Amino acid sequence: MKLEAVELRTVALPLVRPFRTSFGTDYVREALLVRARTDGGDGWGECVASTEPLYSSEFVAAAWLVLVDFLLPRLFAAPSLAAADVPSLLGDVSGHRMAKAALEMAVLDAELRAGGVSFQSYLGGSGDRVTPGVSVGITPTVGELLEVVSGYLDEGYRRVKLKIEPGFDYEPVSAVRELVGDDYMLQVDANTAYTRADFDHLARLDDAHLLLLEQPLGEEDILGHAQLAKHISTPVCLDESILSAQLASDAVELGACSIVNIKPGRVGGYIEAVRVHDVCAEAGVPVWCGGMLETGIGRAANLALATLPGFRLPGDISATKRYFAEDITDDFELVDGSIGVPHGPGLGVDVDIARLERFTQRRELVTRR
Ligand code: OSB
Ligand code: MG
Repeated sequence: MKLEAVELRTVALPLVRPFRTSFGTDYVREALLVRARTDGGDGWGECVASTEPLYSSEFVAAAWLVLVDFLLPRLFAAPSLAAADVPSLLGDVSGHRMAKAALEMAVLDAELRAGGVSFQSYLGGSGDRVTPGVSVGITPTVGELLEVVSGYLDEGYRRVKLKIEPGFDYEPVSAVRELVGDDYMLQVDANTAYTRADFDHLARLDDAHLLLLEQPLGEEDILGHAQLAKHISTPVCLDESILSAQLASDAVELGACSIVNIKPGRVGGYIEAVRVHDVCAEAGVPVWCGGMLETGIGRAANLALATLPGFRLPGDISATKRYFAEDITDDFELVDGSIGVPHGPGLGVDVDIARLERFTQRRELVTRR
């Protein structure tokens, strides 16, 4: 395959309700999209970086720049291109995993569409449907949280994840546990909002019998997570800290987590995401697919990934309408608590070009020279 040009775009999709985490509030999803134009046809990728470097050091404007100045030239220089070679072609560039992941995804989609192979079968998954969860932002009051959660229960979600932070943890979590009942799958995500001084406080969450506590401490605090894991009965899950299969396997061996959140963008792409899955499966550690408020492009790929056998817990891959009134692909719908996995070639979803144009804020076509 030969890469002829790459089109970059940002689209701004308004969220149906503000999404507040311990690090900030999002009202709009600004997504960076990558279209690979090859001699065999086009492919789509989505960069999960956010507008601001709060969840991760990566952000949309930086990803755009590193793609144009450093990543695209490396792929254009390759005489022929296969998706499996993208990680090594980009390997000398340090970091910028979300930008690399988006480019790898676009090349992979082009290759798979041309070959008539679905993302799911390329990644090694199987099955028609995935049972997702829903990630619920911090609300101004506990009453509002209960209302929002009730709405998702009515829609059929079988797992809820609550965002927590100091001052919004024990009380709202206990109230939601009461609402959903003892057997419901309930978990929480702190997005690094606590410190090593908070272990006794976090131990109070043990009462709520949570499925897991996601990333309570800083991204680099592997030792702190290992200490915390010994101090509480709630299983610790890592998100921000897991940047590669190597780090996943190290974190597990060090006792820093017993469950891993896999976000393909955070680890540099779907190929590395499968490696994270594999090392965790080898270690007997369950994984689940995280979300980054993706458009239908990223959602399609995450659904495919979540059908691998190690994905034993529901992922943050909710129905389109949980995020957007209008997306750039057809909507994914929750039916009887599950979402259908696309089976067509590549991502198996089409981009609605009229809607894409309408939501586009910035566009650049970079051609091979
Ligand atoms: O920590 O999992 C996270 C969204 C943006 C950044 C970080 C996170 C999240 C979510 C939303 O929790 C998951 C989703 O896409 O539904
Ligand atoms: Mg998280």
